[in-house]
Amino acid sequence: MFVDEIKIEVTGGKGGNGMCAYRREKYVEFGGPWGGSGGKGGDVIFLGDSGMTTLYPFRYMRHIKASHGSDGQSKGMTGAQGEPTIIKVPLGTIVKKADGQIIGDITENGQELLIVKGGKGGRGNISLATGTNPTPNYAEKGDIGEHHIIKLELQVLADVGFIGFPSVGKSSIVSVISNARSKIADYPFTTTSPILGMVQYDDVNFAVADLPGLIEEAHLGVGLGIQFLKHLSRCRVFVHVLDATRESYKYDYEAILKELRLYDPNLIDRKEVLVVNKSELLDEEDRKKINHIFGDDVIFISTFTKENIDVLIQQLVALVTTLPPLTTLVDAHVTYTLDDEEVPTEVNIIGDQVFEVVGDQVTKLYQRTDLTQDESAKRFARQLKALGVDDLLRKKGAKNGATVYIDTLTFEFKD
Ligand SMILES: Nc1nc2c(ncn2[C@@H]2O[C@H](COP(=O)(O)OP(=O)(O)OP(=O)(O)O)[C@@H](O)[C@H]2O)c(=O)[nH]1
Ligand SMILES: [Mg+2]
Repeated sequence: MFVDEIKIEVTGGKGGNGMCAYRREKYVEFGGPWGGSGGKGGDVIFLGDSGMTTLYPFRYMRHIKASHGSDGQSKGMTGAQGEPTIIKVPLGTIVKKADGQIIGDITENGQELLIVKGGKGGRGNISLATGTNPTPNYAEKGDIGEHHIIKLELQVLADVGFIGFPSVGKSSIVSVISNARSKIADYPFTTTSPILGMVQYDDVNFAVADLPGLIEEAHLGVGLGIQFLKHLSRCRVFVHVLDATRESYKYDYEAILKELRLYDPNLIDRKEVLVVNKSELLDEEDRKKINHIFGDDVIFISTFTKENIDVLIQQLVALVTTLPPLTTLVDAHVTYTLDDEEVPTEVNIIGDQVFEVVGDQVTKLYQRTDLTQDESAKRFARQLKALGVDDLLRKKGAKNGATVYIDTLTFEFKD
């Protein structure tokens, strides 16, 4: 099975809670604040790995989490940071958010892509001390980690892609020129998923992709359908393989081009090398006929007699070393930051004297606050006021005693 699309949940680690503690030392008369801050939660990071070719290892993964930061300690000690979770993915993996927005595109070995950030650690009472309140008797809770449902898509990254009808010998050629070992057999659709191989010639290395056979109406889902055509969009060169034993060369050739065009008109402009395989079965007359149709550039090859295999490799080397790289889907590797899309603070009326406060800042403040500590609850009320929440509530008609929701919290508005 070839897995090339996966949906997965990803959550950064929660930040550790800040500690509320006081100095209790022999000669320190007024025990000042002594509680350290919580450590940051771990991030989830994807790492490009050229050794992987499928998303198969993800098939049973439902939820990737990073570890939590540790809580702050007394004596001002900060809690340990949560370990990042580093997940290896194959090159050509595109990571999208559930709404289709691209988080990033992994194209290089060792490339890192930040998927979700861990939550900030809560501040301990040392860090919360101010001039007016030098010894706070509360601490903050750590932030929860970011959370996303993401989609992983794999588009094979190869320099050269092999196209043609089933059984024309694509896998046979790829096996002869590269280290890939595809299954070879004389029935259609032997190859059911893209296979990657590396070709080494002198000091040039390039990747080839053996793809499943195409047939007419593949773009409508016939045969193995179009699900593999998308892999072609990243190949710089196509090797179009015709079969010497089928006399309908011209028809076959055009049928394949038609499928490409119907799938994506851009594919038609891609550099193409035309080969006729099983050439040991052709006599001079046949070759002339073929040259008459396709011109003299067509290469007659045979994986049995190895005719012109070296010519094919040399042509591919010349092309991959001179053609410009295809532009990747996204320019920057990390295009995504949460800060860009902060939800502003707003008050919604949801009933008679019932209001809901939304917004990232408010929600974060709430999650940081340990409401079981009286002082810290009072501080939260002050912070809401400073954010303008009280004014917004009043503007929306809230009166003393109105019910207000923030996230999972319900409280009474005191005006
Ligand atoms: N006579 C002859 N037969 C060949 C040659 N190359 C491959 N074949 C045979 O053609 C048949 C199909 O080969 P494959 O390489 O599996 O063809 P494919 O294009 O990958 O087929 P799909 O994966 O089904 O799309 C096999 O029986 C091969 O042995 C050749 O040069 N000469
Ligand atoms: Mg094959």
